[in-house]
Amino acid sequence: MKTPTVAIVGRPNVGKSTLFNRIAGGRRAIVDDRPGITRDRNFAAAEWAGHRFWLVDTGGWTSGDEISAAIRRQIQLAIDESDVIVLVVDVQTGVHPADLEVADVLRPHRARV
Ligand SMILES: Nc1nc2c(ncn2[C@@H]2O[C@H](COP(=O)(O)OP(=O)(O)OP(=O)(O)O)[C@@H](O)[C@H]2O)c(=O)[nH]1
Ligand SMILES: [Mg+2]
Repeated sequence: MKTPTVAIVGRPNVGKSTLFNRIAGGRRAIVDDRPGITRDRNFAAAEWAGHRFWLVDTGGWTSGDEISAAIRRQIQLAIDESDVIVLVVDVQTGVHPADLEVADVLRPHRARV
């Protein structure tokens, strides 16, 4: 059976890379308190609760300039190539407009979210 792929998606600065590092182990992904740190997709072989899978960290979803358009293309690739998508949000900040944008992007894929 093909190894499944799990993508971590969400707006900037919600802790996607922190979660990626926690699951994949170590400090592969750069974590920072400034938004917009992760840009390209970042892959790791992971194992959790006896399941092996590819874990994919993505940049934060924002609308706007050319860099964020490039990040959005990377996120779209991750969404298209993944078996499971984890939407990360910050429950302390609450619902942010960018969370709603990501939710709109993921809605057609809801069976995998
Ligand atoms: N309080 C709290 N802070 C967290 C948690 N997870 C991550 N952080 C902090 O939030 C900040 C952003 O974390 P990152 O993991 O870099 O967030 P990200 O979603 O990958 O950000 P981008 O790559 O910029 O999209 C860092 O300062 C983390 O230490 C959490 O569960 N609770
Ligand atoms: Mg990140």
